[in-house]
Amino acid sequence: MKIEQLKYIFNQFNHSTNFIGYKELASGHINDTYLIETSHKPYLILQRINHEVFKDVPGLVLNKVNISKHLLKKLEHLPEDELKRRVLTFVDTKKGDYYYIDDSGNYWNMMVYIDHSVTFETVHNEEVAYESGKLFGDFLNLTSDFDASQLTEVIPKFHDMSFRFSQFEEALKVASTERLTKAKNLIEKVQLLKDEMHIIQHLKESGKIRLRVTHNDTKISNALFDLNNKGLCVIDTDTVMPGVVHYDFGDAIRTICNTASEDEKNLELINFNMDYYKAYTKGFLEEVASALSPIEINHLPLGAKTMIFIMAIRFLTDFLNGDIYYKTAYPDHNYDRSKNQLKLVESFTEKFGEMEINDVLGAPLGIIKKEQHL
Ligand code: GN1
Ligand code: MG
Repeated sequence: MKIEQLKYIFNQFNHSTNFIGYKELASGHINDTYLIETSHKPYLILQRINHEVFKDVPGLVLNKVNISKHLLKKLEHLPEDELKRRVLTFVDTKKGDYYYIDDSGNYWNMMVYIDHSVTFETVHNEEVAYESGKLFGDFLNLTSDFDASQLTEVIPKFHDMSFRFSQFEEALKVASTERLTKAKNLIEKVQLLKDEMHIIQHLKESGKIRLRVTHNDTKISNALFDLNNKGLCVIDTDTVMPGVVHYDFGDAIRTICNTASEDEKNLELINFNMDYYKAYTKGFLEEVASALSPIEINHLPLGAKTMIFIMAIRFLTDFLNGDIYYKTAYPDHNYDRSKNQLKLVESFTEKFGEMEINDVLGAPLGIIKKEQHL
């Protein structure tokens, strides 16, 4: 991206500051994100939303602006300074839209950078695991009265397991012999788990688990913390859509309880951390248990396994397709990511017996629910 182009796009938005410099924030796999250093604080974030992946960018932007508005209302009792650190603020364009389309047809949006904050790619202590549970639980709790049917489904069937399996099966038909041979072992592992990995979806389809507003990309790097490791705000709300609680509970566990990052190639370093699982689950349920039904709660551990698995099958599918979806840094990147996630599924499965919710909390859930109202 040329600096002049970025500066031009920056100036299409409604702010009263000047472009000084920029830094690319490269952790996302889909969009391009830039931190813009400005002459007056706060700094701003400029983001190109990948419209090949997100087909309805105006709908996506409306989703996240509306969710922020809802959160602002729910938290209006907070002092203004704190509110600005707890809820994402989007900046409109000089024309009054929340996105700008450049000459090449790229979509851009802008938000205010929250200063004195950090994100993590992996977790190194229980406090962060607990705080992220609280943050993601709080997000679900605060949005539990938002009518999910008002949201655009920005990627239809995003966490739908049958859809992900059908994409995988299509990829098996078109993959090169070389890639099929390399991935043989991973393909077999994925196929063996097919039935179990559909359980959450069947509960959703039968209406036994309700649809609610979910974030759908609750990896730890999408949680913002202050400099004392206290949770501030959930970021990257691009994928906010109707979903089930297991999506958010599980996708967070996927990164929080992995002793390595999702890109780690050395399988020996990848293990499931039970202490972080307990801390995260406690924080999560303290915030949201009162909005959940027993069947939702009882299936949380399976939800975690399902979400680790769904990333394994998606990375594998992209590898078989020749790396057309995720950004990759080297030829086997998606293969390595899938192998990583499948190792995590294995390590998770070995500990599955210790994950029953009441055991994890060390107290019946009723007590945790009551504590929330004290
Ligand atoms: C993608 O682009 P990013 O990093 O926010 C993906 C998520 C995956 C994640 C894995 C729209 O998110 O579903 O969990 O990579 N987002 C989309 O790191 O596919
Ligand atoms: Mg994302």
